[in-house]
Amino acid sequence: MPVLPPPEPDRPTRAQAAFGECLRLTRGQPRLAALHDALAAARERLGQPLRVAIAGQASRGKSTLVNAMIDRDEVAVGRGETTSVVTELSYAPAPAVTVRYEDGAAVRGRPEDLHRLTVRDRGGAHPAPGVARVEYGVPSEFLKSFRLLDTPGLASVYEEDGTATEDALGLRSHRDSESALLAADALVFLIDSEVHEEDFALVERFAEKTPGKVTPVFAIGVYAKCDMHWRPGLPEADPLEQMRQVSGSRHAVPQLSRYFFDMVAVAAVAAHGAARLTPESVAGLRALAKADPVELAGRLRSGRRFVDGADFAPEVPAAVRLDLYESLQPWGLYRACRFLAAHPEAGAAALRAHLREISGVDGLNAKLARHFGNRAAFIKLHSGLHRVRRAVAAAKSGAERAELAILELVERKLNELEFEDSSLDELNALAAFYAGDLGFTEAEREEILRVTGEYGTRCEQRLGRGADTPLPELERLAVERGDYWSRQCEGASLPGRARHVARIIRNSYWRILHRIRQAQSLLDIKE
Ligand SMILES: Nc1nc2c(ncn2[C@@H]2O[C@H](COP(=O)(O)OP(=O)(O)OP(=O)(O)O)[C@@H](O)[C@H]2O)c(=O)[nH]1
Ligand SMILES: [Mg+2]
Repeated sequence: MPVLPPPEPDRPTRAQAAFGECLRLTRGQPRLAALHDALAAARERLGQPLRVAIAGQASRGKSTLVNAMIDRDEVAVGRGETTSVVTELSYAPAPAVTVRYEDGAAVRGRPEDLHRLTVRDRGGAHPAPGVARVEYGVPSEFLKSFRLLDTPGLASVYEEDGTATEDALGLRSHRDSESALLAADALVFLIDSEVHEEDFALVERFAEKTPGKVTPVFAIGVYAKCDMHWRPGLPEADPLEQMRQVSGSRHAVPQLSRYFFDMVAVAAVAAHGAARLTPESVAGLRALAKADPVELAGRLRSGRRFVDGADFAPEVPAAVRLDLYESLQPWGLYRACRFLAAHPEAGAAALRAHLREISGVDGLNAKLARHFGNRAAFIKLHSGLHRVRRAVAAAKSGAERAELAILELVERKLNELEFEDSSLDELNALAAFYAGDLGFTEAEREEILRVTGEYGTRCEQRLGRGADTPLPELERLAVERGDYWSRQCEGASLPGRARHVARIIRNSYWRILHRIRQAQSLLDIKE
């Protein structure tokens, strides 16, 4: 076996220390103020939940999805273009609003004003001129792991909204730490489930503007509004399943698999509608659940037929029907009734849980936790370094001799951090792996994902074993797989780029082995 590298200090501590050192170097330097702010932001973000931006064309259902993910009814949704100000949702024990202005000012707002602050009025007037973004604290469990950015539609008809979104996603150069703080670490991109050409074009344009960002490492795609494929004539067919079959094979839509780790089928309206159910609307659903399902489906062909039909379940008031129809949409309403018919004893909580599950939103949240959550520390460090490097490049242009010397020291520190941090190598290997067909077998592809942390970053998870696996077995496995990838990177059968990936994978196994041996010696259980 090779000579193993020395143990790695704890990653966040090391990165924090490196950024801290750079902050000390740049302190009190007026021409390096922007870099100083970028460093402060990067260091602060290491300790915060990963920031995930929800992006896509206007009216794709972004805000509905945000509400569904946090299992609450918070951000505004609407038929026309609705969200006009980037809204950043984070965890807070009680709702709280902070308005951040472009000039850097921050003002506390009232939670009940959230919609007024973020939505244009009927005349199209911007709700809050000069506002850079609104921060909204919400008591949602999901937000303990992720921050969510609800964004205005890209390519919006209101030019500045599209620009605000692009800013939030890090597309424009960052003028100050505010916008650096705002930039997202990862992306959920909504595409109309009818797969509009328009959406493809947008993804491509967006990817071009953000080299390395819209890649399967950092981005997951969503086929939104899948319930719209529901056909009342075939009421039991699952419209999400239909989309899953399309997206099940990564090669079914090759344009998308270049950009997204996965395409997840979702009908967020059913989960958001579930979060909005009132005792009165649940009572209405119970009454409707007694109707003949074929007739119910037939009525749901049109909103008017369903709401006005006094001859059908007359005990449910028209206002309740209208509310149910709008908040759950026909498929969600039909499924809710079918669930209550099959489980008449079920309470509102069970109904909500059922709707969340079938809407695909629980699955999406789980996928985010797995794909991004497991690698959150690396991703935050990666995006922090990226932004700091951009700030260094910008600072160079106006710098004089003394400042150039400081910038050189900062760059050296960043290089050291990058060089020492193997996780960044793993992210780069993943990026190369996704970028092209490198000739790996299906089993190797799966192994690359696993060892780089797709299923968890603990040693046994990276080796594909359970938590109770004895250390000697883990050691044997790490040696075996390390040898295998060693041969792969030395052999001539793979193209150069694939050998590079193989080398990083081999190093990953070596590090795992190192940790296992450290654990063994600490426990002193080796014979
Ligand atoms: N049938 C169905 N309708 C949905 C779904 N998600 C959203 N909608 C509807 O689509 C419209 C737009 O939803 P929003 O969530 O406001 O869309 P958005 O992408 O945030 O729109 P902007 O803020 O204007 O960019 C609303 O009328 C929603 O009720 C869905 O899963 N199914
Ligand atoms: Mg919106």
